[in-house]
Amino acid sequence: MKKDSALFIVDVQNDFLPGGALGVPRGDEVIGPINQLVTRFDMVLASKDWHPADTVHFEKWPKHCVRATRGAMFPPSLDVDRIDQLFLKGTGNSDDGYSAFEATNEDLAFYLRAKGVSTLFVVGLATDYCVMATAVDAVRHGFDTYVIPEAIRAVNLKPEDEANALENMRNAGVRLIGLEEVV
Ligand code: VGL
Ligand code: ZN
Repeated sequence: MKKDSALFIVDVQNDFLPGGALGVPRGDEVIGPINQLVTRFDMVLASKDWHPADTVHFEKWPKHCVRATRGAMFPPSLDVDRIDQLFLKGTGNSDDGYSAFEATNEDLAFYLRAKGVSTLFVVGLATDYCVMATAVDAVRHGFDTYVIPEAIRAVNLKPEDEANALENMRNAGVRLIGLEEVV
């Protein structure tokens, strides 16, 4: 992959996998494709949902990804060795922090510009929340933004949420690209 491109892995954490506190249906299916993808990029970045034990976010969602707990860890099957920088989000107690551009430990837009990254490939969980928010924000910040459908899965609280999320991303200027075209 070109030097000005980075892979961005959104929230592939134990609590978002089947059996987790906020398990995304078939969320584990993103791991294989992501492990293939990480070998293709010079830069690999990842976010973690990283909540305090008490947050208004848990009025909407079952308690999940509390910072430094097992549920917030990466699953052992995810190839994390190539991750260059982690972005922690949802760290406050007054907001959701769905977008990785709201990370509080590092400023993602600043980081990407400083490294000369202009193109972002977004994968991970969940399509209808943090993947969508991150990809749409990436476009807003001026990055060429791709999402790889084989490497994302949706919560689908409503069955149409996934389709709507894909449509929203397309309308915002996010491009969908098949895994085979990238690996
Ligand atoms: C997420 C719901 C609540 C996500 C995070 O990572 O997509 N979804 N918190
Ligand atoms: Zn959350």
